[in-house]
Amino acid sequence: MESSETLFARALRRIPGGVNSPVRAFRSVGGAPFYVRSAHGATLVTVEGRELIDFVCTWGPAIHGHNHPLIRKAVAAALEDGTSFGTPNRFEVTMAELICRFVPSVEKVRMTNSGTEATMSAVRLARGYTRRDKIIKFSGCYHGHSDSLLIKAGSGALTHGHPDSAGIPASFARETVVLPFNDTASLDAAFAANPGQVAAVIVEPYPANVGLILPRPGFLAHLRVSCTANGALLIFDEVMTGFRLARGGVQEIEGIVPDLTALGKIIGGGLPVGAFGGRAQIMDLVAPLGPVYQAGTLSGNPLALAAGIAALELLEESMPYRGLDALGRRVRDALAGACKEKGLPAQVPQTGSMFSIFFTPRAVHDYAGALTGDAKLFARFFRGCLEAGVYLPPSAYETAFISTAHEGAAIDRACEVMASVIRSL
Ligand code: KE4
Repeated sequence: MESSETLFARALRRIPGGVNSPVRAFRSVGGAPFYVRSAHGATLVTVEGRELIDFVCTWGPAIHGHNHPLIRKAVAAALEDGTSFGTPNRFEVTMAELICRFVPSVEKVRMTNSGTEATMSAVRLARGYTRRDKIIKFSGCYHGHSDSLLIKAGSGALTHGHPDSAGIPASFARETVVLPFNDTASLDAAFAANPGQVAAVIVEPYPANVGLILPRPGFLAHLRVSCTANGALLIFDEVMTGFRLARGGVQEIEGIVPDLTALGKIIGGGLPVGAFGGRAQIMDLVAPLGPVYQAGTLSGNPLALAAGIAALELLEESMPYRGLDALGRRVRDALAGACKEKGLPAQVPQTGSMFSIFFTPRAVHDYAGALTGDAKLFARFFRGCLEAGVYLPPSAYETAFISTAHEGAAIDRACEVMASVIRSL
């Protein structure tokens, strides 16, 4: 099989940056990306045959580990009947019922092909429902790459230094108000400065695209109260946290009921998917019922939904959340302990199966705080771990994911490696 090097050299000639998504390019951590031949459980196998313990989990979907036999079986069975029909199929009904059962605030749901489409459609629906134009988002939150939301965005946009992408008309960007996360005063001021104009507040309830940031007590509740008081909708972007941190996502953990929710990743079991949903009264404005248009050739694709249904049914059966949180705590303790031993200032936020590390003495509560982290030191940490067989997200502005397949040898080995790399920094 061709080496990662020759594959990447060929890719660079025909694909911008050689990758189909910028954060995979390793540009902020140095070196060139490796190519994966196969994946199973907590392991990636490169085209060179190297085995890596994977904490990217294809950016969230692989909560059951890679290539889970039940997901593979479900896709294979669906494949027997074809790949796409362009008509309704039975998987769409099961998936919609599962999502509504898992996430009670969702009374109706529309499938899309990505998280970007999900948040973009939710924003359009909020504007159509309220007949207002402005959207409030928070710096560092990443909601995919639609024009309204690529303003002070996190993830790859921040990683590569373009949190405000080129190509977005100023007239458009003006409709998006960007505030610091965890700052209730700026939220109140933004509503006061735009009376009757804010269609929605969209938020990653636990921002994870700038490293992991947890809300201060009461912040999410304040969002809820303020949106209701100002006639704006509250959109929870749970593309990443949905089904990962609890059956019902962060809204279940925090007891907050958003008006709309964006979903993705896990509900596709590793195949392309997204979804947006909420109260029927709002969702009934979506075409063909109402005037808010939204569509997709492959929305509700039978293979993607067969995979997603298998993933959700496995979650419902195994309810792995306590176990995943225990694994997360082990990683957090190993990292924080090694940093303390070394006298290296660091913050290691962790919730459930999500964690990140900021090399900074300051507690990180927002985008500005995240930027105080030493990204160069993170790059050295990343490379040291990779050399020792542990693959973390290739950016200081991402969050790592743990799967149920990490239990046992993988997590033991990974904690050892990460702690020893910290000690060597
Ligand atoms: P997609 O369009 O990439 O399916 O979803 C966009 C999206 C929306 N909302 C949240 C909270 C997200 O985290 C994402 C995408 N996450 C990034 C990883 N941080 C995807 C990785 C990538 O861009 O390659």
